[in-house]
Amino acid sequence: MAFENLLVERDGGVAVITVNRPKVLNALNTQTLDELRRAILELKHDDSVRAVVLTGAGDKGFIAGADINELAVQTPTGGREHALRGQHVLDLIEHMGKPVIAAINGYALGGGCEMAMACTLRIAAETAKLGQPEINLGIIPGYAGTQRLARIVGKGRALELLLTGDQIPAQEAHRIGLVNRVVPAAALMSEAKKLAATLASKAPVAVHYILDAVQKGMEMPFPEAEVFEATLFGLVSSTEDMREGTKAFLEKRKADFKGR
Ligand code: CO8
Repeated sequence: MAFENLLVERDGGVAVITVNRPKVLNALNTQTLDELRRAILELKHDDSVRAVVLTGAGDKGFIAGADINELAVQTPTGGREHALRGQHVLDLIEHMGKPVIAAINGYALGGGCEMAMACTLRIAAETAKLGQPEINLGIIPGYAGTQRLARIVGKGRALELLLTGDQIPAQEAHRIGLVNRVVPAAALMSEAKKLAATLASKAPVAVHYILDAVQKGMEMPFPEAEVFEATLFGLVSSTEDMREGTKAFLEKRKADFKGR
């Protein structure tokens, strides 16, 4: 995979995507969004990839939002298409069927915070700052930030962040449930890769179904989500990994999952 604005590395079952525009704090322009779309699709269809870490280049920015140079000149119809395109890329991340860990190494603002929220889990460096400052530009989030933020931290906290545009430090983001863990900056990538490797060692079909059950199930009425969960439970019961996992427990050994 050759990209101009992304670095993609592999370490066993873990892929690391680094948004690589450090001069603009990894702001997302159209080309970068499109490269992310292509990278995610390729990793989604690569069975040897079981977990992904997403981060930003440099020690200052995760992603400081959509590229404001492009926003400044967009038209109404262009703005709508831009928002839909961004939403599509973030939806691909959320529905990749594999865990994606955002390693938030610095500013995660606007589209950057939205990108982190589309990931499965978020680990932030102590020095990171998160927020939805669109209001300060006279706009609103366009990559589904109004929707994901309210679902992750609740309506009241989401409205406060969206309406004030405040940047909050990593510890505060942790307190309100916006990030899962906060770690020293120097340990961020090793912690994110360690967590990704742990998730990569789990039974992939079960991981996929847990992601589907939670993400798709949360958008369904509860009784239908229960039936959806039961159906996935039935399906996962047909896997070799289910036999291996239960047998390994009974034989008091570590399971060796194959993804079948
Ligand atoms: N877009 C373009 N360039 C950026 C961006 C950005 N989002 N953020 C930073 N940069 C550039 C700066 O212009 C600067 O460039 P230069 O060196 O050429 O002057 C460079 O990165 C370094 O930034 P600063 O000098 O500003 O660094 P500071 O440490 O002083 O400040 C901040 C860091 C606080 C992160 C500051 O750069 C900032 O406020 N950035 C903008 C943050 C922001 O408002 N993000 C939200 C953008 S809107 C958005 O994301 C909407 C998403 C949905 C769109 C839907 C489609 C329609």
